[in-house]
Amino acid sequence: MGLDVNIDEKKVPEYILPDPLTCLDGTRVSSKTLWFEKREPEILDLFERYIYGKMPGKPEKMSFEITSIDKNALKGKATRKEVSVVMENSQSTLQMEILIYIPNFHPKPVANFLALNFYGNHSIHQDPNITLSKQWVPKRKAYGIRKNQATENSRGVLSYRWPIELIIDRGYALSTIYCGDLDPDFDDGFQNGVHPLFYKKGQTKPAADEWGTIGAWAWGLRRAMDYFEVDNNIDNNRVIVMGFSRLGKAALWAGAIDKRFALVISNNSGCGGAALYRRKFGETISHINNQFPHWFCENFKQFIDKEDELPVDQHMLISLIAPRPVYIASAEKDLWSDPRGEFLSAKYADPVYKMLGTTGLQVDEMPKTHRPILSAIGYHIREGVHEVLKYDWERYLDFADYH
Ligand code: GTR
Repeated sequence: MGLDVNIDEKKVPEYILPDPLTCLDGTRVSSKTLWFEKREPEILDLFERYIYGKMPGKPEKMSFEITSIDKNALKGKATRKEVSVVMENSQSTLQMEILIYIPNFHPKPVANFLALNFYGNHSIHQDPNITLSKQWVPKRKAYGIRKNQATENSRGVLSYRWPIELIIDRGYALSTIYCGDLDPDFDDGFQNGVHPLFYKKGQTKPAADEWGTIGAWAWGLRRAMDYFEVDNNIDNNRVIVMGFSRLGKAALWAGAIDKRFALVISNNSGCGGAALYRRKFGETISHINNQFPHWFCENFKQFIDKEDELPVDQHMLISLIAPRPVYIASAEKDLWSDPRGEFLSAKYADPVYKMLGTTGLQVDEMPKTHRPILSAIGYHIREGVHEVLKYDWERYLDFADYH
C-alpha cells in the first residue's frame, strides 16, 4: 500500500483494552438487564459520538417501487428484481436502487444476504437487463468506467466477488445496493449523497458528532431493511448484513446499531471495522483519517495517534451485535487490515456473548488458515489477499445454515 505502517508483530505496543463489561462509572455488568439497560446504550453512544457519528432516522417520506422483474433469471433458478427506494425530506430527494435475487425453488419467505457494492449493481453480474448505474463511480479503466460513469463494459466486472448461483442454490436471497447511491466515496464536504437531506436550516456539513460516509452507507442498509419488512418473499427475521473492506465497516456499524439484522458478516473490514486500533498494526486511525477524511465523524480525528485515549476499541463494536451471530473473516496477506487484530476483536467480545448466554467464540487462540470457527462468533482466516472470494461466501453460507 506504499504507506509506512507497522506489519511486524514484535512491534505491536503493549495496550490495555477498555472492558466491555465495566461501565464508565465503574459498575461491573453481570446481568443481561444491566447490559441492555446501561452498558450497551453507553457503548453505542460512544461509537456514535467519537467514531461513526450519529445518523438520522427515516426520512419524512419514503416509497418503494419495483422497477423491473424477471422471474426467469439465472436460467430459471431465481427471480431478479430491482426496487427503487425514493426518500424525501423538505430539502431534497435521494434515490437508492436495490437489486434482489430470490431463489425460485425454495420455500418463501427466504433468508437474505444484504451487501453494498463498490461499483454499481450492474457490476455484480453480466445480465444486460440490470439497470446500469448513472451515479458517479470511481475511475477505473479496467472496469469500463469513463469520466466517472459506468458503461456497457462495466457489466459484471466484479462478478467474481458475487457467487450468486451458489447463494441461490443454497436457498438464500441476495440483495445489493451501490454504496454511491447513498454517498459517493470522495471528500466533497458532504454536498452530494444523503447528508444534505438532513441539514438543519443554515447547516452545510455534518456537526463533529454527526455521520460521515460510513454512517451514510450503514443508514442505507437500514433503509433497505425497511423495504424487506414489506417484501413477502423475504424473511425479515433472517436478514444477514455483509460487507467487504470499507463496506464491511459499514455492515458492522449497521448491524451494531440496528437489531433487525439477524446476523452480521465482516469480510476483511480492517481499521474502523473489526480490527483493534490499539495494536497499531497495518492501517491506523491516522492513516485512515488522512486518506479518507470523509468516512468517520469529525470527532474521530481527535484520536489520531491517541488510540489509548479512546473510550472504546473495536471489540466493543462486535459486542454491540451480541447476542446475534457475527462472523469475522480475515485473509493472510491482508496485513493492512490486521488479521490478528480482527481475530482479537472477536476474542475480546466473547465475554459479552457468553454473559448473554451464547456459545461466544469457541477458541482462545487464532485458528490456522482454512480452519473456520462456527460458534455464536464465527471466524476464519484464508490464504490470499484483501478480497471476497468463493471460499469466504461458502463459509458465510455454512455459518448462516448453522444458525
Ligand atoms: C483501503 C483502506 C481500507 C479499506 C480498503 C477497501 O484503501 O485503507 O481501510 O477500506 O481501502 O475498502 O478496499
